[in-house]
Amino acid sequence: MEGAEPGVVPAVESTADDITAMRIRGAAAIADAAAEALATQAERSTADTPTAFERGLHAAAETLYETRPTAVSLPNALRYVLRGMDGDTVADLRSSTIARAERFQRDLAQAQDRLGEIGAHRLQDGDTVMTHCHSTDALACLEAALEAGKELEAIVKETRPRKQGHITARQLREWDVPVTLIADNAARRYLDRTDHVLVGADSIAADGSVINKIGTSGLAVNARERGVPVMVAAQTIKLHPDTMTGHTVEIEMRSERELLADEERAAIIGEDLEPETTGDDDEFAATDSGLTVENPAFDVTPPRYVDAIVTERGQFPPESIVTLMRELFGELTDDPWNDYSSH
Ligand code: RI2
Repeated sequence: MEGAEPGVVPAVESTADDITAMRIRGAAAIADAAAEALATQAERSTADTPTAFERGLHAAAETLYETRPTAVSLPNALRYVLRGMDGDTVADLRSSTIARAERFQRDLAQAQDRLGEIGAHRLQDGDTVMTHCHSTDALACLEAALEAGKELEAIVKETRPRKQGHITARQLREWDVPVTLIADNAARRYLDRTDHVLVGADSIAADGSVINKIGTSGLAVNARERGVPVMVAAQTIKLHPDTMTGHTVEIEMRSERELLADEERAAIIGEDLEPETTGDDDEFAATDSGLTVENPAFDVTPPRYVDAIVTERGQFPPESIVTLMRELFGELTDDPWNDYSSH
């Protein structure tokens, strides 16, 4: 019997909305939420045939995949969970998918702990660390060093446009770390009293390039000029398998309004605020004002500015990360949700 396609359950749509709006953000948190959402889809699916069940799961994965393009932890998580979906009955498919998602979430948390222990070895008692954005992988290194009894200080870049450095500052203050919060453009001045730059990653390319929050590359270039080592904390789920076959990583462009409020824009172009420019649309209405606002969320730091990539499998010079990538991913980089994609 041909029935209606079992749809994507509302909880998956809501997780996808939260990722798009960055209520859920950070590459590891996005992967964790995506795995959880697939488990929820499996749990709540009303499909009565294995094919319909699988279609629902693939549709859910596609919905999640389309939220944000840069952090590879998202497709890596989706692929991992979907590959674990196994069985000839709906009941078996359901239980195997849920078990696989749970395993993914458990492994993710363990990998971050292990990475933290490895990264902490690079930090000495009394060191000052400069951070950019908010990375749970980077913070895991600091937490492990603190737990080992080392005293640390932090210089925290506020990280425009969304000021995610504030989240880092709050966490470090909870751990009692002395924090100096600085504007992004003050970073070079403060590198003189910095022992390590420590950042996370959204994706790592096969050549060792690090894709992370916009501003990372400028910081890394300045750090190299000042002789300050740059350490990238990134679980292996941040390794981007498609880059082994020549693909590049898409850099997400976000809303202009994260940079410029309607009133600020009106003031720049010397116009009264038009009622139609205050709507919910992501972009300002096209005008011939001559003002263009661009808001890339990430940039690419070439491997020559990175001293070490710290993963749960050890620390690597960026140029050798491809070896680990081949070992972990082989050549398998299919997107299973595309099998059922309508476009
Ligand atoms: P963890 C964030 O991106 C930042 O760029 C951060 O460095 C990276 O994810 C990794 O975060 P966004 O989602 O996985 O805030 O280390 O745009 O938590």
